Amino acid sequence: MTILVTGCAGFIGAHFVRQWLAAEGEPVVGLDRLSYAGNLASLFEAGRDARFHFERGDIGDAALVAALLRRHRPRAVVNFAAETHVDRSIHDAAPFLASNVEALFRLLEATRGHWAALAGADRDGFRFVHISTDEVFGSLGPGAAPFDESSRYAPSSPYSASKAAGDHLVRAWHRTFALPGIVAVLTNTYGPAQFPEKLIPLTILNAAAGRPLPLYGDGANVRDWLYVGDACAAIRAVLRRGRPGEFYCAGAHNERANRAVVEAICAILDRRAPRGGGRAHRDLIRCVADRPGHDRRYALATGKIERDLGWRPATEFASGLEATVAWYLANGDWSESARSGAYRAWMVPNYAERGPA
Ligand code: TDX
Repeated sequence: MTILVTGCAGFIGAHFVRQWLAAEGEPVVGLDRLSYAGNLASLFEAGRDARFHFERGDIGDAALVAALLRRHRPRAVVNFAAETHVDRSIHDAAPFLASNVEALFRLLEATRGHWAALAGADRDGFRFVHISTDEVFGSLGPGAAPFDESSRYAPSSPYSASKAAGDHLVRAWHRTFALPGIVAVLTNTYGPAQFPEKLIPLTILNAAAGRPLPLYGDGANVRDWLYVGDACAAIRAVLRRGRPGEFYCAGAHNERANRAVVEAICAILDRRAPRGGGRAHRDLIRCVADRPGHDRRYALATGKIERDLGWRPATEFASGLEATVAWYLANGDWSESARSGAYRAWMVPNYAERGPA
């Protein structure tokens, strides 16, 4: 059988395709429109694997998706395709509503048309796995227990509101049409080949180049950092054993303040790529104006996914971060290709560039 992976050239999607082919061996049809954050180079060896077939296009192109489903008859759709960067959504929310809501709706409808025509085991075994984010729950209070599957939706940003709407669509398509959708809710994911607009790759590349390291607000906002390989293993478990209609939260048990994350990266670079002249990378840290609507803290529980699917995060933050920094230092070509061309044309004023707090 085959699976259809949308957003296969994005950060988590590309890691997922590589891990899937290595661990499961089942063919993959990858769909990606190659927007600014999509990079086929992120697939590495998987991009040339005979079991991988790439199609360039948008999940909102119903005719294209219907044709792919007809031709390849996948047993599952795994939807990574999304606009993901909070700062961009503040600058212009339109692409977020277009991709994360409107195009998702069309993908659900095309998938429903395909699934409804299946029979027997093909119909019973079909799955639509949708990737979502802890940001749909809004900000977690200090000392509060991590969010879980029963937490109230309270998104703060245009990005998280669009992801919340998408989750509601997947749930509604299950309740109303019985489409076997499952939602995997992830915390902040990090690792090699993440687009350098996100905190960790941005900090690594800026620090390595001796550029300022912007910390929003007081730098005390907390995120729960999940290594991308662990995130992909969680999604494989959801696809293999998750129950249709269910949501599964995959936390990392790894809450860190942003300042601590940035300082940890600086310490690794001091060892691996010293600045010279006795200067420390942490001297490049600058507190800048805060992100509007900036959620103070995120963290997800793992009780349900551990109990029902047998998944738990495995990668220590120290080793995951070390591997990530080492990867960026060794893969300057990838970073250059990510930064050039389409990305520059799309560049928006980053809140980090608005000046001191
Ligand atoms: O330059 C920066 N300085 C800074 O202090 C950037 C880019 C970010 N930050 C802060 C903002 C956040 O508190 O660091 C934290 C992490 O920021 P991002 O990397 O932009 O991630 P976040 O906003 O937490 O959202 C991420 O995790 C959840 C992803 O972008 C989402 O797609 C995912 O759903």
